[in-house]
Amino acid sequence: YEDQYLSLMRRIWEGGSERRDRTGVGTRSLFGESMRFDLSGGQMPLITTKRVYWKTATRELLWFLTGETNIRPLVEQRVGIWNEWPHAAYVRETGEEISLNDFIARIADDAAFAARWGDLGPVYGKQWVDWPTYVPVGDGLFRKGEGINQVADLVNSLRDNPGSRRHILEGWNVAELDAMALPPCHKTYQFHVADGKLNGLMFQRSCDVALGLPFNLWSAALLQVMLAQQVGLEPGEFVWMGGDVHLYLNHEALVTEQLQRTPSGSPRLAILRKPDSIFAYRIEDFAVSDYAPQAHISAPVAV
Ligand code: THF
Repeated sequence: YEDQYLSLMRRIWEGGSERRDRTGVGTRSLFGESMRFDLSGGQMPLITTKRVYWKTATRELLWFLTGETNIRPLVEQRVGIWNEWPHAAYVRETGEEISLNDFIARIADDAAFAARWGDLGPVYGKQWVDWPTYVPVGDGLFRKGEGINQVADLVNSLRDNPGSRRHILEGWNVAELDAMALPPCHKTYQFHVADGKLNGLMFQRSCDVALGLPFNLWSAALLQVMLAQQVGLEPGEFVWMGGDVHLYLNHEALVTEQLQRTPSGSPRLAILRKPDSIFAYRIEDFAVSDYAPQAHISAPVAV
């Protein structure tokens, strides 16, 4: 199960092509990788060879489902994983040399400041539940139409047309990429109903194996389990696929340490109630058992 993750990490570190990336940090990278995880019986791809803050990843997923793209609600829940990007944009655009901590304190304290500087643009949340549409009004002009809630449509299509091959959730809105702080990494989800089970697939174009992937695996599997619960199916298999799958060169200490460890146990997820809709889950609804992770290993995030 977790061996797939560790062997991917090892293969990249030992055989990946060394290349310059957008952030300037440098990576070793493989192209086109996949892993498969059985989600039956509450099993989850939750990494045990370091502590993964699954509640943080869950809060991020619930935040996507609200349609929110401003980091303020995350900051209020002490979730800091998106803080670096608005901070970098602020420093770049204003030239003010404010520390990350001071910037985040201002986001928390000042709603107007947060509205102006805390937004990531039309990222996941926006595309998932309010994909923009345009209605022709003649003379080649358009007005904004009603947004498309892909997640609500997905739940309906899983219920009403389980055999469909179009159960897709897409984040890659080509026309809006330039307005996003970061174009989506986990850009495409597809679901598949067979034998009373819901299978899921997530494709990410770019994958930070050391920091992001443990979060991305947890979140994608969790979304699949939530969808399965909503439509009355058992979770089946979760397939992960990556395009540019890389390790940052400054994650060497993490890689060296983590590859010396052996997975410990099989964590299980229980959902404690069945909310009325896919949008009504709360953090208290999720319980993880048999999770005895090894010590957290911190590493810097490339912005
Ligand atoms: N950019 C990069 N370079 N890596 C990523 O993983 C990544 N993401 C999102 C967008 N851009 C990315 C942001 N998600 C952490 C985890 C997920 C992130 C960003 C950062 C992180 O730092 N995790 C630490 C600490 C967690 C905490 O303090 O709560 C960890 O050790 O897990 C991938 O989607």
